[in-house]
Amino acid sequence: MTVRVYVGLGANLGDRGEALLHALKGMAALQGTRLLSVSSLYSSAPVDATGPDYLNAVAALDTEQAPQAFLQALQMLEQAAGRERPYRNAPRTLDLDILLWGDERMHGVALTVPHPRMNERAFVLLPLQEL
Ligand code: A4P
Ligand code: MG
Repeated sequence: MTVRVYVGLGANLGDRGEALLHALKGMAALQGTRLLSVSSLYSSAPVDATGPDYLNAVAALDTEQAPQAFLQALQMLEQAAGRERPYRNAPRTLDLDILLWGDERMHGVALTVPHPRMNERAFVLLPLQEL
C-alpha cells in the first residue's frame, strides 16, 4: 500500500542548501519511495530556539514503507549529515520531520503525526501550502 507523506526539512548549521538537497536525494532513493514535489526554500530566524537562521522546505513523497521504517531512514539521513543533539531545539545540520502520514493520526512515543507543532509554524505551513 502506498501512502502520501509530507516531510519537513530544516537546517541552520553548515551548508544548509547542500544538506537539504542531499536529504532530498537520499529520500528519493529510499526503497519503495518516490519523491513527488518540493517546495521553495524558506529562510527564517529560529523559532523557540537560538542560533543562525534556518533554511526550511517541505517535500511530498509516496512510500510503501511502514511509518517506523521510514522514520528510521530519515534519522539515518540526519546522522549522515552530522546531526548532533546536545540539547532541545539545538542548532542542527539537518532535521527531517514527518509532518503528515496520509490522513492518519499516530500518538506513539517515537512518532506523532500530524507533527504536533506544525500548525504554529510558518516555516512549515508556508512551504506545505505550496504543495
Ligand atoms: N518524533 C515524534 N514524532 C515525530 C515526527 N512526526 N517526525 C520523535 C519526526 N520525529 C518525530 O526528534 C526527537 C524525537 O521525536 C525523535 O526521536 C522521534 O522519534 P529530534 O529531531 O531529535 O528533535 P527535535 O528536532 O528537537 O524535535 P523536533 O520535533 O524536530 O523539533 P521542532 O519542534 O520541529 O523544532 N525555527 C525555524 N525557523 N526553522 C526550524 O526548522 N526547528 C525547530 C525544531 C525549532 N525552531 C525552528 C526550526
Ligand atoms: Mg526533528
